Amino acid sequence: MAIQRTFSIIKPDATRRNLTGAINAKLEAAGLRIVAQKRIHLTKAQAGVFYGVHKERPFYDELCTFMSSEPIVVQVLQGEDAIAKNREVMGATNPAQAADGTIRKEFALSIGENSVHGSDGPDTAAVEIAYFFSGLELVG
Ligand code: RTP
Ligand code: MG
Repeated sequence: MAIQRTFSIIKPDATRRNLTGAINAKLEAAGLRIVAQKRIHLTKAQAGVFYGVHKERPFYDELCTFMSSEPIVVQVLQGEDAIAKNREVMGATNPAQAADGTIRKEFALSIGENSVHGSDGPDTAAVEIAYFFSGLELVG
């Protein structure tokens, strides 16, 4: 498998509880390298663009309100098979279904406030990275 980059967010429920370091430790232990990272506070409109694919879903408004409620940490992770590896260490969307040892099993509060986001494929990873980072900010 080739070296890939994926986009990751530490969500407001996790930054609020000072879990950035604990989550980063799990990402790094899984073999993912944090090659870019910054703390930002999205507007609801910016969150709406990011989650545009979910526009028709019933949770869209709640999700955009949540993601703009407090600061988040946006990251680019790099490593062997990084997209799938990150999804694996994140665990299932619903923490009640997440495997032991995953970030969501350990830290998520609910299906909505589930501590992390990770790109679901190479195309979305490229779009999501470009939405938040310039090429100069990616230091592999
Ligand atoms: P993500 O995109 O954040 O990495 O998570 P995911 O692929 O596991 O989940 P996805 O289906 O893409 O949903 C995006 C985010 O929307 C929130 N959500 N809320 N209330 C609900 O039923 C519900 N379902 C999804 C979660 O924050 C989820 O991560
Ligand atoms: Mg998703």
